[in-house]
Amino acid sequence: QTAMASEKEAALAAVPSDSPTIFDKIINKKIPSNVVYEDDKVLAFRDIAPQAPTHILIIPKVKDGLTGISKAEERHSEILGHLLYTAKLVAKQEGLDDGFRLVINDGPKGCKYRLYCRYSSLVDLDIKILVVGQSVYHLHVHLLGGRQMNWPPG
Ligand code: D5M
Repeated sequence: QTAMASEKEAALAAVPSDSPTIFDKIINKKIPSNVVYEDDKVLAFRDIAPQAPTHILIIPKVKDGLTGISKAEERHSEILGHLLYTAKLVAKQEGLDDGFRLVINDGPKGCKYRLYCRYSSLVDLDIKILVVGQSVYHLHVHLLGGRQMNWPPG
């Protein structure tokens, strides 16, 4: 760990927009991901910055305007139900028989957390990033489990 780099902190705020996100590249297999479940409508893969022993994201393969849950329309009812049903299937597949949590962050005030990233392409850097708000504007359900969850969630 590079001490100087680990102290470097940047405030990031993703801009809510309907443009393609990194999840499109995951759906199209342009970048690798750890897929745990897939059907013709949804994809489930492991979160790159896990907040629990099991941390999986479940996303619709077709965004159809669903940058976040706040953009849901009546026509999305079926895919929304399918995302939740898939979350249940994946929880079972992961052996989360004692409980789990589903989370959907929405918009600038939906989430605030610190990400620790290790970049090692040219230089070996540990970077601490403060992320404010929903960070990927393609609807995703977080499935968290494998530890006791707390309330309030913060
Ligand atoms: O969280 C978005 C989530 O997406 C956050 O937990 C990190 C995760 N993420 C971002 N990029 C990737 C890749 N490439 N693979 C896997 N997971 C990823 P939210 O704050 O709800 O928008």
